[in-house]
Amino acid sequence: MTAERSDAIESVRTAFDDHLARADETAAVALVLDLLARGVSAEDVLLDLIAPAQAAVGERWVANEWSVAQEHAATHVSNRAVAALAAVTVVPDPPLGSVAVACPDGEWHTLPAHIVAEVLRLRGFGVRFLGAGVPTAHLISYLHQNGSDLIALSCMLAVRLPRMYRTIEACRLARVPVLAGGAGFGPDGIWARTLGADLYARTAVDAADLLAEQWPPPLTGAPALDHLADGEYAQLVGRRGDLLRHLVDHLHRCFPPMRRCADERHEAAVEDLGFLVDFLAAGVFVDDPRVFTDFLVFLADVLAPRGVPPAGLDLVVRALCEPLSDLPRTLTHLAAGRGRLERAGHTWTDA
Ligand code: B12
Repeated sequence: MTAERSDAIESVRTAFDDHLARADETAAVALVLDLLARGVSAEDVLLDLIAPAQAAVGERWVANEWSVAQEHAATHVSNRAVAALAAVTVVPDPPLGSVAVACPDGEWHTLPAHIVAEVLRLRGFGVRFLGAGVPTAHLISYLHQNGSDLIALSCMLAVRLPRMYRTIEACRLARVPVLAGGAGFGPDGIWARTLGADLYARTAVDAADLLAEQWPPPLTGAPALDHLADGEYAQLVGRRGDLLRHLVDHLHRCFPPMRRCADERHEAAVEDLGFLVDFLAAGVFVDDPRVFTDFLVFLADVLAPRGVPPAGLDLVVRALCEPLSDLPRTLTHLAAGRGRLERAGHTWTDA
């Protein structure tokens, strides 16, 4: 991008943020179309305006400045801006090849995948965007019905890695190559390779460049999951209900904010505890404690502005050690979690 075009984007960023904050889709769409008219490429608008503005939307939710409703309204406007760019840009015909882009079951972060779909379409691929939460069985039927040359799978939540593995395996059996992407695949996409994805790209533009070099895409991915032979992941999944009950009881006894929780907040707390156990299991699945430690840091950032002491997380991690004492690999993840909380200053001290 030239300096002039980068300045053009920079000069409208505050206005675009403001349109998202007021959920003003007409103004947001007019703004992005005006940028195109001024010679900024659709790709630059997607990657350098809409993507960072959307990341800021999520950060406002984390900081408790915005409710989930405000976040959803703003996300809708971002999606409309992406769609508006799509409607006015001309793409080559016939397409270079056909790509399906999907978020697997349980994944709601649709905007990153939507941007990937749009950039690939701009670069000349025939793209079908399947959106959020596509169950694996339906995805496979769809691929057979529509004959895609490649499936691009987006994972923004590392907790979905075990489910993502089942999807990748199913695509492999269907002989459809998988391109993986999204922050949920970890630093440099390390867990995409663990799960056996054929290709990984960090951004939409990297994906388009990679496919331009490697088309037709290879079917060479191989999972590296031998550590699952110890059965610890299966144990964690099987004990999930008991672990949750144990944690809720423990927090009721030892963590005063849990006792004081109103109904709605109590439900959210139980949901967070469920996520915590699931992130632990996902880390054990790919054999990397960073899945768990990164989630603890995120949760600490969510809890603090909502008046819940993040040191409560240390109490939770400690409470998990006893019922999981027979799972040595899991214990190393819990120890890493405690270490990470300690470094962040979130250590629980018993009264
Ligand atoms: C906005 C947001 C939300 C919104 C989502 C709205 C929506 N409909 O999209 C809401 C508030 C709903 C939300 C909810 C949650 N979120 Co959230 N969210 C974010 C946030 C702030 C921005 C995501 C985004 O849109 N970024 C903008 C995109 C466009 O930028 P980008 O990532 O650079 O995009 C590129 C790459 O991702 C890549 N890419 C993406 N997919 C693919 C696919 C392929 C094939 C390729 C090649 C490339 C590729 O290409 C994109 C374009 O270049 C991120 C943090 C962040 N800064 O990214 C957290 C984040 C993803 N969320 C997180 C979490 C934990 C959650 C919740 C579990 C929180 C909770 N307790 O409820 C829920 C789970 C919801 C669910 N079931 O999916 C964590 C995930 C942590 C982890 N390690 O797994 C993150 C990373 C925040 C954090 N700092 O920890 N979230």
